[in-house]
Amino acid sequence: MALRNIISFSAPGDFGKWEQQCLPIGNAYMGASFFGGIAKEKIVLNEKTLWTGGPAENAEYNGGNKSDSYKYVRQVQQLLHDNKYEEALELLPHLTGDCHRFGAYQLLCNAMLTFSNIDETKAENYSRQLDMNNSLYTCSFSYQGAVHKREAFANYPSNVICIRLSSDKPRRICLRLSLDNIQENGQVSANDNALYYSGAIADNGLKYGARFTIIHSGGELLTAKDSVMVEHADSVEIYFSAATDYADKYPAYRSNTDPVKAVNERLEKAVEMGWEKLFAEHKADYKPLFERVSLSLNNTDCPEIDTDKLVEQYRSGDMTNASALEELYFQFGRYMLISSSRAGTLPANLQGVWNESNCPPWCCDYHINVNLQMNYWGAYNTNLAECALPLIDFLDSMRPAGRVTAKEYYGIESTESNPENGWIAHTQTSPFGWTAPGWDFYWGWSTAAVAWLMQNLWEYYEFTGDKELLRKRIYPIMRESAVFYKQWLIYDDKQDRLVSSPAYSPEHGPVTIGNTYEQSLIEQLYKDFIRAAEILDVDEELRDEIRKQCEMLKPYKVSKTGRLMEWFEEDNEDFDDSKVQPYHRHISHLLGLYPGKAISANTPDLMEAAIATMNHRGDDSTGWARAFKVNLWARTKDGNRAYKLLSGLLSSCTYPNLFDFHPPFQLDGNFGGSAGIAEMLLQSHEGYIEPLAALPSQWKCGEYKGLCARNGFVVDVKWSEGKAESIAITSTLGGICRVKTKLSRLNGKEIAAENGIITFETEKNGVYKIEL
Ligand code: FUC
Repeated sequence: MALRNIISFSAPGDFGKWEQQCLPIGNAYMGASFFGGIAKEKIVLNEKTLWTGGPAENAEYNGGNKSDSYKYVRQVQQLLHDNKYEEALELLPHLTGDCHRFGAYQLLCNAMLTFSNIDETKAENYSRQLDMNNSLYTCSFSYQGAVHKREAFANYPSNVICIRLSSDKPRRICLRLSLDNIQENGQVSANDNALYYSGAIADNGLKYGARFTIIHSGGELLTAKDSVMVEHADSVEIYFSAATDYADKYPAYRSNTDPVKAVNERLEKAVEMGWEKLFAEHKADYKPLFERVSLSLNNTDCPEIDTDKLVEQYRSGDMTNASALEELYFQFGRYMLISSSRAGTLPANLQGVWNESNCPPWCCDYHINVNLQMNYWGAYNTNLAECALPLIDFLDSMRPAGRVTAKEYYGIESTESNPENGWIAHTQTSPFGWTAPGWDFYWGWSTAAVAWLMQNLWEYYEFTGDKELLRKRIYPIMRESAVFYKQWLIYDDKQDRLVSSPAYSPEHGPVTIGNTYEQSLIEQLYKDFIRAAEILDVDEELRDEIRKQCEMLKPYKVSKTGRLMEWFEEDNEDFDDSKVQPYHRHISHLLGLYPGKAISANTPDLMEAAIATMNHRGDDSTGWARAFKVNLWARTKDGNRAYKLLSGLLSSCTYPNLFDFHPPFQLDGNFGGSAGIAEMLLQSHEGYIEPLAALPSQWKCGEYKGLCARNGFVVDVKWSEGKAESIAITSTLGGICRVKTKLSRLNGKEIAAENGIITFETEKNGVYKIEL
């Protein structure tokens, strides 16, 4: 019987189809993706901090900011207020950033393994797999009476990638290791059993170092100028590590350490530990994270079908093995988050940590008008909160750069006596504190993006209850963000509300005053900020000011058509709808439904309008937009519709290796889709836990363990005939637990429900069983 959580193929991948066919491993610092070539293998290698752009000696770099843009902002505000629309638009080119030195995430290199003694046309019984249970890549085939095996894992604690090539017959491994697609000016050399690669990125001097140490058993090792050969070995182990001198620290963004030295030290230790110890360390690190959550839909056994066939079957409308693919997709999102986002690293970028190009789509950056947020949607409910720590660090260290943007574009200045007076960033950001608006206003201006990111931070606390982290790390960032918006909002007498202006709803429609995207995100931040300040018992005065402002935001309005308005002026006769795209992928006016909490069963009118909006926007879209809609529909509790979106994501936007595509490949859809499956199975945003909140009829029975609800509850549910049979809740913090359920026995005793909700006190680490 096939094992769960394994992605498998029966043929090698095509080197030219990396997005579709590679199998990725990663330890968040580094990524490696494999094709499973037989006589020749290409391994795409990445180090997450290897970027062009940013500061450099003798280069002007100011995070994209153009000085004194602020004066134009105030003019634009006035013109928009005075209905001088055309004149306002003329000034918008001043509200843009300078694209100079934005940079891009780089490919480190490809490692090429050539097996001189193998004729690939004669290999048999081929298989390659990504075993997510162990985070282990394997490839095996038989050749001339021997079984050849290739394995690899990416160890996070020791920061090393380990590759082993072996055979069950002696002396069968003949290989040459060389590098391909190295960085311009990169130096490669070989010495004894090591291959070294180092240099400095041409445009910013960022130093990098990488090393492969080759340990062979049996046979002979030969070293050429820039390659290492092993002849007739029984097995070969390759230990790899890479580093740069990047540091996420404004303004220099350099660590002043020697990456070559760092890599040498790491590898010396790794070689001393050897394969078995490193693998044990890797499993001890990885498995406790991955195994926290299990999911079985329809209680089916895993079919013995390769993943590409599974995807193909699903795409063709044959749903025989649909649940198997959905489970796999769910866990793949979790696997990718663990592999691309761990404490001490940069957050997962548009492709996580994997990238085969020096000119990747959207620079493989940190887009914050939906993408980076979505990358972390599944972190909390799928029980991987610690994988979100890099996001907190990243946003924290972005603040000094964001203060410069706040000053230049918004006139909000931090001074020595008031050092945290507001920071801001826009649609796209880089690891070098690029916080300016984009170089075209029509995609680049997004004042509320930071407010949106604050939800990701606040939810860390909501789910984990970690008050120390809230106090020390999260609250200061939320506070400075709220302080920014407090100074930015202006009163609009025509609308009688406080507004963010100019406002631009990502990435279509007209420029207006106080659109729903901006107003609703600022409102959610304000509410969360007030709650955070109350919990910490700080900033009473500021809380009051924010509360007053919050009441004046009035983010939502229903249009004559019954839909939630994206633009406040939508029903006005002179509303410019020439740039409105009715089926646009961004659906930014529904952020109050998800991930926000403003629209729920308690606001039936808004809920109805939100549903009308979604019906109007339609279900077809790009990868991440479909994933978004899975979550949105889940929040309406319409499981069947959420399922329709999920099946659209799987059948129309998923490559054979399960990478989501926009196109191109973008991991946000994977992360969002995985989060959406969890959101269908468990919700907790309305003040109580709701298991199976949006269960589709396709998932008649099943079981999950380990999904997380807010306030530190870990939930296991078994269901059949579409109804919960038993629920087990582990309370990691203690406190009151509220559960929406029809089940009526708590730990064997009858418990009465009020409005369908049972309420009970819990003890820290207590387990509570709810049954019929
Ligand atoms: C957003 C989207 C695009 C793309 C880009 C990386 O701006 O509008 O579709 O996903 O991010």
